[in-house]
Amino acid sequence: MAPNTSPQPALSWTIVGQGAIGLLAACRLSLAGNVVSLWLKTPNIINIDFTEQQFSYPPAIAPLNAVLVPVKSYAILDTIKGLLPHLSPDAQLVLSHNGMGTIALVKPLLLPTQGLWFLTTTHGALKQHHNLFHTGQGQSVIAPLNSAAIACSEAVTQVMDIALGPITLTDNIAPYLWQKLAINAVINPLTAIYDCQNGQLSAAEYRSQIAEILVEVCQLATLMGISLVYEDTLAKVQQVIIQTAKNYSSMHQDVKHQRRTEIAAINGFVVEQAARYQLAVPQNAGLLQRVTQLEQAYGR
Ligand code: KPL
Repeated sequence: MAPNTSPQPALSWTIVGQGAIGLLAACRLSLAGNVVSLWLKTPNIINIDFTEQQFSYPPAIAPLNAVLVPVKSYAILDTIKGLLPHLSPDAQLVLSHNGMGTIALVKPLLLPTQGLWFLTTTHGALKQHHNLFHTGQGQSVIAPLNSAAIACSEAVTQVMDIALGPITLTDNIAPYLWQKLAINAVINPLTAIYDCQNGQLSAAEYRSQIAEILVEVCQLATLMGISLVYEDTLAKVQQVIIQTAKNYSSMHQDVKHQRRTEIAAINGFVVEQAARYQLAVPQNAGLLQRVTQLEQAYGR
């Protein structure tokens, strides 16, 4: 998809939360000379060390005209509802999270003049106290989801390329979301259950389980009209495992810190949709059950 090259508005970027991927985007934007602010539940100055430099982020001041929303899938709706009164009428909003199911919920909440985007990324980042590490060199795909976003495509894509690039602009995000779903359906629950870094999943002992999880996801995609070729998907999963070998997945980190995980929007989504098509997905169901048990054990 070619970006729209008509005159573009000046965007002043705000990032929601202080998660690892959002802070990675903030630091990379700062390194390139962009001014970034953070939107937090409790407005606060956030200091972060990245690549042996210190970055300081002030709380954002409304109205917000360009917002990256890298929050967990289960928090998207509440976050957007909280943001709405603080958005400018021509704001651009970029959602980015693992799992499925939020776009249809957010779209009707925006004004026709407010742009909605989805960005899916395979970058790995890890936050430890005030330190941020870029633990997996990845890439991102971004798509405008309404006409107000298309009108602003050059300005948004350029900045997101700096933040979480290299970036590919597409007008059809669905195949990319399914590919990322497949990646997360394997890496996230397995690293959480086996308490390991992503790279450990390249060991032979995980090979057959990974294959079975992916067969189920690819069968479901086909039933839902999405072309997800098993061999290509397996190759992509293996590539991400290697590229993010030193990373602890977001689900591993969630379980370790006894937080709610995104299992419902990842393997839970697979199980839920498969039931609609009477497709048996025992591997995904098993992972959903196991991670849910882990969450229950610490009271989530
Ligand atoms: O998306 C991720 C996550 O941890 O949530 C990957 C790409 C698997 C990197 O760890």
